[in-house]
Amino acid sequence: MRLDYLTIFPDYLDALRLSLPGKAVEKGLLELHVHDLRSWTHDRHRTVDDTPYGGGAGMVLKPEPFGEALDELAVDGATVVVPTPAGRPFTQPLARELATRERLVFLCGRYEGIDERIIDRCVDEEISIGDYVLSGGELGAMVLLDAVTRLIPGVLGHADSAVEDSFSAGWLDCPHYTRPEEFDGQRVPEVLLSGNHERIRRWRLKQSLGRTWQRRPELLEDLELSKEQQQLLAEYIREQETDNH
Ligand code: 9D3
Repeated sequence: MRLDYLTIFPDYLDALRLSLPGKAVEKGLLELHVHDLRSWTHDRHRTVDDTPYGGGAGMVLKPEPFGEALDELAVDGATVVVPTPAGRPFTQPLARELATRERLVFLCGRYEGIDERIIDRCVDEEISIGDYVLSGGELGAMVLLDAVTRLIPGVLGHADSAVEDSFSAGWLDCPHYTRPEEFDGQRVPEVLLSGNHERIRRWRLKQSLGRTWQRRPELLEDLELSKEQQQLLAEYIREQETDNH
C-alpha cells in the first residue's frame, strides 16, 4: 500500500514515523510519502491560500497547488481522501474498505477549507473523524491513516490481532487486569484467577456485552446476538438491576 499526504505542515506527520504506521514502513508493508503543498506554488511567497469569494472571515486553500500536486500523485487509480468535519462519519467498516485500496492520497485542509472545485473534480471520499472541531485536517488524516494501516496484513503482531478487537466484533472491549492481585484495596475479579478458561471466556463476553448495553446501547441494535450472548447480557442486566435496589 502507498499513502501520500499533502499538507502545509509536513513536520506534523513526523509523529507517524514513531508509531504503528512507521513500523509498517520499516517492514516494507507500507510506503508513506509526506509532501509540502507549497512545493506546488510558483510565486515568491509560496502562497497556498486566498480570501473567500462572497466575503466572510478566514481563508480558503487555493485550487492550483492541489491540482498540480494531484496531477503528479493521483495516478494509477489512487483514492483521494479529504478529512473534513462535513464528511462521511469514519467507522471501522470504512477503515476496512480503505484498507483494500492500493494507493490513498490525503489532502489536509487548513483555515476554512479547500476550494470546492478540487473536491468536485479530484476527491473520492470526504471523511469526518467525529463531531467536534479540530483546527485542521492533519490530525484527521493521521487518525484515518492509523486505523487503515493496522489492517494491512502483517502490520500487527499475533498478540494484537485486529480480528479479536473491540469494534471488529461490533461491541466494546471487556476490562483488563494485570499484577498485583490487590491494588489499593481493590481485588482482581476472582474468575480471572481461576484458571478456568471457559468461565473466563464467558465472563469477558458478558462484560463486553454489558458495557456495550450501558455505554453504547445503539451498537447493540445492529447486532444479531447468539443464544449464549443473549443469555449473558440478560444476566448482566439482571445483576445490574439487583445492584440498584
Ligand atoms: C471555522 C470553520 N468551521 C465553520 C463551522 C468549519 C471548519 C472547517 C475546518 C471546522 C474545522 C475545520 C478543520 N477540521 C478538519 O479539517 C477536520 C475535522 C474536524 O474538525 N472534525 C472532525 N473530523 C475532521 S477531519 C478534518
